[in-house]
Amino acid sequence: MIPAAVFIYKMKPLADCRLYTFVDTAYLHGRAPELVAQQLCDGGSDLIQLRAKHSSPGEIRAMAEKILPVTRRAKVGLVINDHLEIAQEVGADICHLGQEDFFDAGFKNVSELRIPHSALRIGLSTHAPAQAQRALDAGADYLAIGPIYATGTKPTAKPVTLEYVRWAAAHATVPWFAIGGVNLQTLDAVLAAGATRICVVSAILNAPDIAQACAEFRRQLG
Ligand code: TZP
Ligand code: MG
Repeated sequence: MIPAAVFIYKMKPLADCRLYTFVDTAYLHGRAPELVAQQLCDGGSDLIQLRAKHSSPGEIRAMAEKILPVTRRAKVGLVINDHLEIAQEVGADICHLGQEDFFDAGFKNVSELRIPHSALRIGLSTHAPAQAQRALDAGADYLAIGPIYATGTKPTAKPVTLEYVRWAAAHATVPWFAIGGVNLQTLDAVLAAGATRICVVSAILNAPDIAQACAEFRRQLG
C-alpha cells in the first residue's frame, strides 16, 4: 500500500521560487487555461498566477478549479490575483493583491485576511520604496517590485526603473519578484540590478512554445 503522505502536495518554499509565470486571460488567444498552466509547469515555473482582469468571479473560480489539479500535480504554487475569497475557497496557495486591493481597502496587516486552518499566503504589489516598506510592515509573504519597464500588460502603470530593483535588493526582507517588461532582452539588466526572482507574463504567453520559453528563462536565471 502506498502511504497517504505520498499524495501530500507541497510547493517549494517561496524563497526558492524564482520563475513566476501567469495564466493571463488577455493572452490566452482561445487556449484553455489549464492547458497553458500545464505548459507553464512543463517549462519549469515555480509559481503560476491566474490573472483574469475581465472575467466574472464565477468564471475565475471555474478556471482556478481546472488549473489547480495541474499545478498540484507539478508541485507548482497557484496564485489567484485580486480575489481573496476565491483563493481561499479553491485552496490556492497564495492570493496576490495590489495596493488598491489591500491598503486602499483599509487593511493594515495581512493577518486581517487570514482565516483559521488556512495556509493561504499573501503577496502584495509595490511600486516604490515606501510602498514596499509598508507591505513588509504589513506582513506580506512576498513583494512584487514593478513595473520595471513600460508594459502592454499593464499599460497605465508608470515604470519604476531599475533603481527600485536595486533598492529592493538592498532592503527587502521577504522574497521579492521583479515584474514588468521582463523578457529575454531585458533579463540580464534586471538580474544585474540584483533581482533573483522574476515574473514574466507576455514574453512567455506570446512565445510560439510556452514550455520552451519558460525553460529558456529558467536556464538564464542560473
Ligand atoms: N504588475 C506590474 S507589471 C505587470 C503586473 C501585473 C504586468 C507584467 O507583464 P509583462 O507582460 O511581463 O510585462
Ligand atoms: Mg489587484
